[in-house]
Amino acid sequence: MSRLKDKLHEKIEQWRPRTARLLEEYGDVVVDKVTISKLIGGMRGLKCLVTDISYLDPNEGIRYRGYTLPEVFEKLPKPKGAGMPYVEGLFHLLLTGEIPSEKEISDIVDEFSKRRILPRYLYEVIDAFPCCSHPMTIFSAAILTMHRESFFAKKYHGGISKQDYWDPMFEDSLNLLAKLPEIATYIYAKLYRDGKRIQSNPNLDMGGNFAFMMGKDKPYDDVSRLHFIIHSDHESGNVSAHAGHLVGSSLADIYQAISAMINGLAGPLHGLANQEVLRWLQELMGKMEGQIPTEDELKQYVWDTLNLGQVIPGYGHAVLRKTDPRYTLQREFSLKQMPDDPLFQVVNMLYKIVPPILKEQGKAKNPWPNVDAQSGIIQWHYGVREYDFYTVLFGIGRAIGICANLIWDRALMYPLERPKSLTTEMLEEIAGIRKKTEETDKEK
Ligand code: HAX
Repeated sequence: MSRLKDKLHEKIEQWRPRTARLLEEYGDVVVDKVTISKLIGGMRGLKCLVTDISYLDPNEGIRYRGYTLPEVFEKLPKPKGAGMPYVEGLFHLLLTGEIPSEKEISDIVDEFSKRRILPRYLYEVIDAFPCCSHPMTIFSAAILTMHRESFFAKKYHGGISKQDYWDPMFEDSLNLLAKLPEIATYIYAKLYRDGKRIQSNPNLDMGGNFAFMMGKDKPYDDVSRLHFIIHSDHESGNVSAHAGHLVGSSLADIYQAISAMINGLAGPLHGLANQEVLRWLQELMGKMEGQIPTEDELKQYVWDTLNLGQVIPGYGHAVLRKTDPRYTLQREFSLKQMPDDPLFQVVNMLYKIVPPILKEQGKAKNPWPNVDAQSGIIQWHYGVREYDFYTVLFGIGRAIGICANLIWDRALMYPLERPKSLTTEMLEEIAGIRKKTEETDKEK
């Protein structure tokens, strides 16, 4: 892997003085204001993290290394006959900021292929889980179990310069990313296919091999490439990315950090929303006895959900204020490949119906669909109907971005993350409420 590593090394050496200069000469420059609403409100929108891998504009959506998603799909090379780019090419882009050549991609494909074999004990760990376990729990535990393989942990304990931390993080990242499709498909086989597993094909790229191991024909290879690419990164403040960064900042290794990020992704307000969308749609289709609902019936169902105090899964976002381009890309794919799918038709109707209802309800700051509103129905269409599994697919994609982030975290020698907390009493004092209360008490 010397070609990619050499290129990365060169980029790191070029980048380090920029970070060092900002810190040394401009460390006191004010970036944002911390208000009480930021402290209590989950730090929503607070500018307090750094990443160069991707940037999320509220109106435009995500850019990977400066490229919009349509640009990424247009510029990244594709396997012969495929409609979607190599996932390995995306890893190169996220890591180096450069669109790779075919040769550079084929090096990464070969490297992933060499590193894909799972240690034997991992099968035993996965097999030991009771059958009703959630696949995300097994996925996270399986990743964590591989901590013993960490090259970074070994180097750290053996004594390594801080300047060089990124190198074993890079090796660990490649080892882990190469194995994730194998782990995920083994979990799938265990939970839903009576353990009947399809061995991987070392001659295929990541998306192609994933489809092969899932036992799916074309265009599921393109579905996998599309899915992994659009889910890979969403800057660093979202729960999964932040969890990975936070845990990594303690110099935990890649297995510990990615396992933590997977646990963050497993929450229903975050990655699990794709599973929630399918559960919600299936409940509706159950009520409709399989018939496509009318617009009025759909409106009623949306209002019923809201009136029960529940959220509409797949809608809203903490940062975005427009339709998520990841939703749009999947919609375009569905319009082309599965326009007559009944669930897609319902999802399309929801696109028209939900935003005005959320606006009328007046709570959600963003009434538009996010990535999760579409991803599950594509999987459903291609026969992956065990929707508990959908967040695992998200996790494979997200790991690509988080690994790139963690390698750069170590390259730029970002320190332990440790913000300061205050008590409610202290906030009341800052707000001036507490003093007022004491004066009122005295008056009494
Ligand atoms: N349906 C109903 N109400 C919603 C809503 C939705 N889809 N989205 C937001 N709201 C409500 C919130 O629950 C909140 O209500 P309260 O004041 O009663 O607490 C209010 O509107 C304001 O919320 P907000 O500021 O617009 O949104 P947040 O930044 O707090 O939360 C969420 C963002 C994504 C968590 C939120 O929009 C949501 O719960 N959406 C549904 C779940 C979902 O699709 N999650 C996936 C998001 C994308 C992602 O991370 N994928 O991994």
